Amino acid sequence: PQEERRTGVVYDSRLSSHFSAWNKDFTEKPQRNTKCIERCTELGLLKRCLHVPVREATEAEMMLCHTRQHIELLRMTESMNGEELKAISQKYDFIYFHQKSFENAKLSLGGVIDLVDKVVSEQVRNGMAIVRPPGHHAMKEEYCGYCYLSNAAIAAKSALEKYNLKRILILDWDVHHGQGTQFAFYDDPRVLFVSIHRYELGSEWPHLRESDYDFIGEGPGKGYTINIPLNETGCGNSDYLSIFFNLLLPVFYEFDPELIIVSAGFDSAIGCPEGEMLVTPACFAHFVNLLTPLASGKLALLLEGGYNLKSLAESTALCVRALLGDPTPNIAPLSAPKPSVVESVLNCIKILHPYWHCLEYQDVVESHLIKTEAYPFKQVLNLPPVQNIEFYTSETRPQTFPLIQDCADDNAIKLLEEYNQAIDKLIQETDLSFPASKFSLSWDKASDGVIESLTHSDVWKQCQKDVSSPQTIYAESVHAAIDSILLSKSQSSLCLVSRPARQHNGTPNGAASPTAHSAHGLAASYAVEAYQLNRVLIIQMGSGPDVHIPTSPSVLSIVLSLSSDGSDSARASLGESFVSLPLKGDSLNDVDYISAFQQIVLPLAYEFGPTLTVFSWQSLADGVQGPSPACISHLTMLLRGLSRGRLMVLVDRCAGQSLEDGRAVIQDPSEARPSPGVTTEKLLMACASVLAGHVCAPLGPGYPSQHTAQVIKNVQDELKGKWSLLQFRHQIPK
Ligand code: X5A
Ligand code: ZN
Repeated sequence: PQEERRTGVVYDSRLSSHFSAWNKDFTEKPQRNTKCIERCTELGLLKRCLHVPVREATEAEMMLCHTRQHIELLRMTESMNGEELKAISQKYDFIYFHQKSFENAKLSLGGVIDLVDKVVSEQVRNGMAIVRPPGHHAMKEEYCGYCYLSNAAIAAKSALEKYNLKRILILDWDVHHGQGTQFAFYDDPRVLFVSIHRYELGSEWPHLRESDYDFIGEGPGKGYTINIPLNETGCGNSDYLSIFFNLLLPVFYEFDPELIIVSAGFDSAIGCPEGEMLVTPACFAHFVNLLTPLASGKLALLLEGGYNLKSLAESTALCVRALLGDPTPNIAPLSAPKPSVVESVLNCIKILHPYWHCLEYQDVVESHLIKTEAYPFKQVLNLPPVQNIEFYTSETRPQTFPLIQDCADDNAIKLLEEYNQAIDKLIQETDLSFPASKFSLSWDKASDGVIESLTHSDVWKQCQKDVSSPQTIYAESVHAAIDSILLSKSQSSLCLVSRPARQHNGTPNGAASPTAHSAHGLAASYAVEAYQLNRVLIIQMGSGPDVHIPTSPSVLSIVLSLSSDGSDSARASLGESFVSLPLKGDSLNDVDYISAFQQIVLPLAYEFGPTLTVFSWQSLADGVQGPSPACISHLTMLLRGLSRGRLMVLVDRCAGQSLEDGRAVIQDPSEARPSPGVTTEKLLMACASVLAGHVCAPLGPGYPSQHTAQVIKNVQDELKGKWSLLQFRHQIPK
């Protein structure tokens, strides 16, 4: 069963024997590893994981990406003396050699290959390799940037060969461009390589022209390399998450990877002197959460860089924690991304749109802007002429490099101390607690029949159950679900209720008031009134007869109003705390829902920063194609990243929905459908399995319809004045 597949972690004390002998304090140092392991131990994470041992990679494995000469030269360094090691180090760009370099590089690579192998063959669910030396700068025949062997690329090649995979995603969020990995798959469409890196128009190491957004692969691999150059420092959570929402996630869903390898460097984290970026440790856990629905959760994180020991160790630990399925810690509400980041992403979209349908529609949106002469898309933005930048091409490349050492001045040291204090504070303020029970289930008497059919499932055993008594109908069940979360009895909750009907003669059916409130309305007002929550988010699937229009500023309602003609009955009431997305119901595919989440729901939600999220389902209108169960579990997983995992899934069967609403009366509760093809049971199971910590089934490759893309664009246009994360496409850089 799924829940027994654990998270694998690679680590080994032998990986601490390689260091720079002429500067023991040099950034790429053994403590990088030990601090990560210490922090994981402190948080009780390692004992919950499966330890995957390191082993020396074989020559055949190394040869997957390197020449024999490359390996032999590295082997020779094992028996060199100090002077010889120094001399040879200077031939390479940011490289030191130590007698243990070869051994450590082989152990690190062997561990990485085994981890990826175990993830693909489902011996572990996912995992992280806490190893050094790193690998993503190592090239076919060149050591580079503290890297000797190309860990990520070799692990991917070995998985491609052994399991005949068709689609691997390698996401490189190390702050440096993973050029070694890029070159290994530059013409290979089986591997989508994506790197977000500090570039500063070429002035940042490794100063390659190939790191810019217009290097997108060649031959059959064209479109399968994506570089997102960050042209200024100080990029943080809002910048990175906007890149995920607007570019990466749409492409990843269209690619539909079978495996995800992350070159997880944490030099993009706050306080790292190499990156000078501001991503907080908890934000990396959000990246993991956003990737988890893909590839059946087959996610292998490989440590690359990261040179601020505090933020490195914390980021690593929070990633392992996210891999284990623990709730994603809160991050501060997001704000607008930097104009230069928007510009880079728009450049990426411009150059990649012929290769990705999901971006093609975004480009349609942009060409509209060109007409209104708002956006200068024709030119290559901001890039100075190439000859003005010193790139390391083969001609300009120096023959020898200076011996690498840290030369931090007093000012830098002082600044780093201040950063470290800020990081300490950030760590202390991050709430990592979670209740013992993953989720609770509550339902009203009228739903007994549906619940009955779940009692044999294995998720059933994993939840706390709460059933309302026959007299206390559905409001009590809704309250029980909220209590369970807010009293920390369970992480999340699943609530199934049947709305009492209003009869034609005006008398209530049951004890509810004749003006029975919608269940999500009840949930929100209870959370606000009884628990004084000031930011409750309701995501409402299907507008049904009772769109919830919040009266309290503490509630934000986002309604995916699915009508068969795409018209929006609720549009008129568009306001600050109410957002309506009128998707065209009869032609929707799963990825239409996913896209609406990526580009509207998540940006709004992350900017709002809810303390409780209610994911509410009602019957959908006739003829509306609802999401598949697999898609429902993806949507649930995406929302789990909000409000520290405090997620209430609410299914309101509107059982007595009467003819006066012009909708079919649902007679057999087991036939109550939120949409054609999805029974209430399937809906419940799809949500419950995610809340219980299971992986999502892949959706297959897909992209939004033009209609959905247009709706998304319209809503963005309408709301961008109020929500800074939606200004993404339309904020025109100067
Ligand atoms: C793996 C890694 C960085 C090299 C930086 C040179 N290498 N300035 O982060
Ligand atoms: Zn790096």
